Amino acid sequence: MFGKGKIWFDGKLVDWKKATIHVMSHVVHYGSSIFEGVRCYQTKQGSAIFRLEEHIDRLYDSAKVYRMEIPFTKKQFMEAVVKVVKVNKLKSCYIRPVVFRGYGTMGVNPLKNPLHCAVAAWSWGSYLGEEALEKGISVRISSWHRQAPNTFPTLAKAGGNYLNSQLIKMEALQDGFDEGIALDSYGYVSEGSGENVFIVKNGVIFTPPTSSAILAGITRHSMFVIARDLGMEIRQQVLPRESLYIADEVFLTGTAAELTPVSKIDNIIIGNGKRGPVTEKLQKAFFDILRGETPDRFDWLTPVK
Ligand code: PPE
Repeated sequence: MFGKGKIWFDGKLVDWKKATIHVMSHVVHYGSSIFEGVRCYQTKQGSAIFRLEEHIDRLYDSAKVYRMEIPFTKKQFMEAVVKVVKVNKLKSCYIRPVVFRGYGTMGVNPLKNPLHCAVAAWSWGSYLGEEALEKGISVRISSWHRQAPNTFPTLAKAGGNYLNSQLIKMEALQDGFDEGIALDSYGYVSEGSGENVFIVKNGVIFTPPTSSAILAGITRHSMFVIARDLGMEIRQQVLPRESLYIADEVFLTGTAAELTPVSKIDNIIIGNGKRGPVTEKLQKAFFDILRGETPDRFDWLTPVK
């Protein structure tokens, strides 16, 4: 449950309510944090964390971009994640590792402040609604673009990037849509507020490349592995906005959103307006691995023992 149990904070387990920081912490004023979102699933063989190593690798990559020296090894960080799931007795959950600049001095220069690391976990159901996984969601193209190159690095999963995501999400919700997809600064398709975007056209799966201001999603990578394993063609390609409208199928991927079909974009019905056959096939193969219905043939699961 959100708000209960223990949080791993700088190497120690503390009560959820005691994992607090000072209002004058650098992160509060300047957005100086990096984070991950990881999921743990209840498989037939017990609870298992999905692609933990890749998430921790990306966390350390984000740290590198922002010149943060994490005072733990990757192995220790991974152990902390497993520990948090275990002590909180969570069977399936969402896990949030976060690294941030704490309390010390004011001013933009972050380097004089201490760096803190934390890992929290809680039960978090379907991000865009249980029904959405089958029926699909309604999306608008955001009036907000993603970051221009050489402004905010999108390959780093930094707290500050999510101010842009918040603008996209609030606008979409206020206008009666479930989610927003943003274009990049050139007007090409980028990503959702917290998801990568895929289209299916004439049996081929396309997604924007990392140069289209996206986060290199781990679920996105999983789609490449699964699609190729199923003998499907999947490509990274710069996509114009209208390719979304005329696609046979559109879906979003993310740790929180998992694999969610899109049924309408700007009120234009996509394909047959329901989850398409390619989306369904990928979704089934993906969930079968997560639930342990099929063997973990890509070595993606870390058992919580
Ligand atoms: N793009 C963005 C902007 C993004 O935030 C996410 C994850 C992705 C793509 C997909 O990445 P991956 O999870 O590695 O497949 N968004 C996280 C945060 C969502 C939130 O609301 O918080 C997530 O899904 O955990």
